[in-house]
Amino acid sequence: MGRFEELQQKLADKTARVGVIGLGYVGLPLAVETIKGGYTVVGIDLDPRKVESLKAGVSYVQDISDETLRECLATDRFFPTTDYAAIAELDAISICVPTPLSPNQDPDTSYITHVVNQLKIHMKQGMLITLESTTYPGTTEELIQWEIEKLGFQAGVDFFLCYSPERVDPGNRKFNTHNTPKVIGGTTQRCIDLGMALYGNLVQAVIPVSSPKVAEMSKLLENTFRSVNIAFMNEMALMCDKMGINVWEVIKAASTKPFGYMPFYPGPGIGGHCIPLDPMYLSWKAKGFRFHSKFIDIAQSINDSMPDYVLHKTVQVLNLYAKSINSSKILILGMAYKPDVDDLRESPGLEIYELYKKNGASVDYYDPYAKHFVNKAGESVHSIAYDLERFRTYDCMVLITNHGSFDYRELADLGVAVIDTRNAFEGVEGSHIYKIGMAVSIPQKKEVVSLLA
Ligand code: SAJ
Repeated sequence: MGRFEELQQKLADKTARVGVIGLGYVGLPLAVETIKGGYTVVGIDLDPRKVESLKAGVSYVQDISDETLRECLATDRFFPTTDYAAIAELDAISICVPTPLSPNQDPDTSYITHVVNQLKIHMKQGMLITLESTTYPGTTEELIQWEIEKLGFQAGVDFFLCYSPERVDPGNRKFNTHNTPKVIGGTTQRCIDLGMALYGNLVQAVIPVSSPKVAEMSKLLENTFRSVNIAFMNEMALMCDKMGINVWEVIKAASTKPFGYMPFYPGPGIGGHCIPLDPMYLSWKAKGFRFHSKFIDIAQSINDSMPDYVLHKTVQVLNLYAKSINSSKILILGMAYKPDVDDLRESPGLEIYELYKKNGASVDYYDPYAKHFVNKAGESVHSIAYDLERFRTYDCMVLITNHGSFDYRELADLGVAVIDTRNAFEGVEGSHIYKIGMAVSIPQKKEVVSLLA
């Protein structure tokens, strides 16, 4: 029996030992699904705290409960470890490590390279390797296939190689690792056959494509599509502000079209670990082919300009009350990058916080999920408590993240000027509620007197 047939048999009868490298918000849910799929799973992570937490049945991933983790441990088929030597005992591995940006906005694939270096030490012939980390087209071939083939192993013969983009959406209550269709591309037909054999036991639908590059590119298309459309809505907000039109009402009206339209919304900028980064991976690689993506560059510049626009809107609103931003007390409501998560990565709220500080304001924030962060001065900043009497003492409140738990009526009734960057206060009336994407006009003289009263 050849290597392909041997692995095919192990994947079919679930005797294959599967490794998941990188046990974060992508790797841990994948490890859980692989255990549920009947396999023995070795979870490898660099961080001993993660490994110890998993061994103790304590989850650090929002979408995996402690109970689920303990059920996995009880199967005696889940082995968290920091030891890459465990690779030698594995028949298949999925790589779910971070792919951040370097300080100068270039792809940082060092985490992938670190895993490949460990593979070159420990892997055995006949193994299936699947990269899941979001990355530019060509990564699987250039950083994995070519590196391992330096050992004299041939892809599709001595080892099998696939790329299958992760599609994890943290906090999504409807879609999870199991029920989200999984795209997968293999270096050869045998590679894709084995990739399908494994993932077909983990997820509801596996979508084969002709190569790892197609699979890599499909993920970047998905997220660049979002970045560009969000940027377009941000531009619409800037335009409507200038034209004195309510952008939120415009979007609501356009959204009634049952075909040929897909709503996106303006905001204070884009955050998270996907949308701000993924398009940069694509534009960086395209430049290597002397192709400059105008859409990606324009979208990035518009999205990155939104914190300054929020600052401008805040200055406008404080001006209504004859206040300057310098020495005003500002309360930011919500700091996480999107509702109902505790993730602060790339959150535009952090940039807006720094802009307020830089302009002399005294800034606090309240977020029931994202409890603290370290600001640019290196200070640890903590969320204040939910204290309405204290909230009344601020010159304005700025809604950055529209968490589902906020009581917008209660907040509006405080009478404190609000700058709403998410249309979160929709349906809550109040002349002191101002929104991005809408003009702020100085009220007639008599009204200003009442505002200052
Ligand atoms: N945002 C807007 N306006 C919008 C939508 C989003 O300003 O209309 C902002 C959000 O506030 C956030 C940023 O953009 O700051 C990104 O939001 P997101 O909804 O794209 O959420 P992410 O970053 O968690 O994206 C993930 C992605 N999942 C994967 O990459 C596997 C993305 O592909 C999903 O479509 C997205 O979740 C989702 O739909 O929730």
